[in-house]
Amino acid sequence: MDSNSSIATQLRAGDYKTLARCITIVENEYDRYEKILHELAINHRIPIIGITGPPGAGKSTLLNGIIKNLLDTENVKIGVIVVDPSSPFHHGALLGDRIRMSEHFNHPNVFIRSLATRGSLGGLSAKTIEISDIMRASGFDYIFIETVGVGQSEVEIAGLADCTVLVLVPEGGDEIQTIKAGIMEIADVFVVNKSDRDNADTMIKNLHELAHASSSEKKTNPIVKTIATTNEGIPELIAEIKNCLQNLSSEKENKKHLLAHKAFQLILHQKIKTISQIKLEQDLIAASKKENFNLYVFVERWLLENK
Ligand SMILES: Nc1nc2c(ncn2[C@@H]2O[C@H](COP(=O)(O)OP(=O)(O)O)[C@@H](O)[C@H]2O)c(=O)[nH]1
Ligand SMILES: [Mg+2]
Repeated sequence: MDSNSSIATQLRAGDYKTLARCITIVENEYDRYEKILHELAINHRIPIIGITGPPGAGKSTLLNGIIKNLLDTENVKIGVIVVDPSSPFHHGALLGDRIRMSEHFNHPNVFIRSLATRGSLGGLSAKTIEISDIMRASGFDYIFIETVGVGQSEVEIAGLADCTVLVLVPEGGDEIQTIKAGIMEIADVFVVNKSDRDNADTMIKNLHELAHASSSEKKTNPIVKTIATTNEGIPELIAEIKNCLQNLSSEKENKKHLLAHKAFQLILHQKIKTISQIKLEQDLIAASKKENFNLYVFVERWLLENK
């Protein structure tokens, strides 16, 4: 990477080394990371597909099957972002997702990157948006983002992705009852993975019922039955993802909404960035020692003094 001016060109040419370095710079907000973002030649037509669901549901195994199938049937370039705070992947250990997708690690048409960003408020979302845009400036045909579905992250990924796939397992039947409302809204495609296990059909039946109950329109989202370990249902899942992406291109309103959501996340991140948690804590400790300490007064004053 010689100079910033050639970064966009190098990315577009599919230079993975530049891509990896750009991601590292942006992820850690190293010097001039904003310049990289400003100069990106982003292709907004490259679809982002979110794969979310509880840990262990089989997201990485499914993604591995999807990648394999796409590589076998089409001449495509695929970018993958894995956001999993529970994954040992980030510490360089050859475990979990890495093993599941390892057969593709050295494939010239596949770039896999894990994201360690967690902890800072709004960090996950803003960084994932930025890094997926770096990928959209790098000549991929598809970008997949795997995230562990732990409440908020499912909703965040839905705001970022053009198509959100929610992976569930037969045993999760009771879970669904409690989180049904949110889940029904964010998922474009449902997957019941581990269908080699008991209760898969019961799970599908329950999902159908919930989908009908919560949908005001006639059309309900597709439910795909898969066994990721044997690649069963993968072609059907890919077909549904493509179908979802096709429908999306006609839904301009939805796109506008996604863009607004992205802008909001980025603004939020910029605003929060100026807050020093260390200073806040020090000031708070000092202020709270006073007799008439009031947290609300403190916050208002602190914000004024630390603009
Ligand atoms: N029986 C069965 N096991 C599966 C299936 N899909 C994945 N697994 C296993 O479930 C475990 C977790 O899979 P993984 O892809 O890492 O899940 P993730 O945490 O959602 O990414 C692994 O041991 C997989 O081999 C399936 O369809 N059937
Ligand atoms: Mg995984």
